[in-house]
Amino acid sequence: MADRDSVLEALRHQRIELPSWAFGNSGTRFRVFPQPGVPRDPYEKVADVAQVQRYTGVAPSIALHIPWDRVDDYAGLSRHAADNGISLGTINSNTFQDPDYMLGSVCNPDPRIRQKALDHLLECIEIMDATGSPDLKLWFADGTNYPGQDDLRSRQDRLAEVLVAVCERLGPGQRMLLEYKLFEPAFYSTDVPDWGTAYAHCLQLGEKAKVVVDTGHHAPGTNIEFIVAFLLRADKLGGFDFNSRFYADDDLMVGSADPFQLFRIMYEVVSAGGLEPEAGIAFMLDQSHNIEPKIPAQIRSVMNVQEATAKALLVDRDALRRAQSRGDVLGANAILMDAYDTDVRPLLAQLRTEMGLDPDPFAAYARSGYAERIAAERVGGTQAGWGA
Ligand code: LRH
Ligand code: MN
Repeated sequence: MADRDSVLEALRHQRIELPSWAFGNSGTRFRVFPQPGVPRDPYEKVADVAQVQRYTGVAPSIALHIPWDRVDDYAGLSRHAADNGISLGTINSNTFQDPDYMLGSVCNPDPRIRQKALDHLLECIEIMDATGSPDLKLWFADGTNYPGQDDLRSRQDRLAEVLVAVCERLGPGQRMLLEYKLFEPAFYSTDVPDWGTAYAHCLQLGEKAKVVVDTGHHAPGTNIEFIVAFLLRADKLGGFDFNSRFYADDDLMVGSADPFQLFRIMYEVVSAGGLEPEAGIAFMLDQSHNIEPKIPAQIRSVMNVQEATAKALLVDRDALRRAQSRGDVLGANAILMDAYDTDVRPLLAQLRTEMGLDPDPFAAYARSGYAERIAAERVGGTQAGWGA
């Protein structure tokens, strides 16, 4: 088994970025159920992320989504974040809500609309310059609903043209993270549907372009850890959008639907040195808390990633290598399962105590009274949401 101190050291330096939109109201086409205390602006979203950081110690940054988090003074928002002990992280573009994007944004047949989409992406890079964010995350809803609706190859040409322009605009230390998704909102073809398409575009674009693996964006039965291992080997894994699902892009709490899958993914990350800061992997949550209280759900999600990571770090990799090389199928599987079946909650409680935190972040937050306070204070104004 790996030694306890090195496991604790790795866990102490883990960093998980939280999505601003997880703190706003969210739902499905059937209903968005508003919740008391939901933030009304990015400043209040920052304050809520700071709560998760306060109790977990490993979530010191917030991913922003433009225009949902557009403000007049990004330097001011950065200062507010710093005052709350967190930083402004990944900038997410949004070319999926404007009425002009009904038939697509960067892949739209109309060059005027493609230019409009590119202008938005360039605005997002301006915002990165203002916030000091290193990463621009691009997810395109672009696709078609019926065969023949548009030319699949031409749409790839249009996409490639815009991505080249984005990469050319990126400054030193800035990256473009391309996210793929099998389907939804398009139901026949999606222009970036899978890891292969994203990887191929990023290969052509060069070192500034990497792939994001959103764990909810695959066909059922997909071996996601294989994709992770492949992209790590090719040095093309830029980050994760962690969540979990039972059926489609359910955006549920990471690890809640399939904790074993999350463990297998984190095992590939750990094995490739992907937890090291210099690996440059952005570990982000991308979730929607449609019926559950949002801050506790984010705390639970961070704890789920920590548990999967701790188990992955505990794998006796030397013994596993030996079993694998002698073709000991059951022996090798048993070594991996031994780590997975280890209860790491006492280890994580020790970690938090050593970090000066309450060993149970979830209970500590519940005792804090913050939920009651924001429900009482955040009255009036417009609660944040997806604005769809
Ligand atoms: C698309 C997606 C993407 C975000 C959005 C909030 O499904 O995963 O990462 O822009 O959710
Ligand atoms: Mn995502």
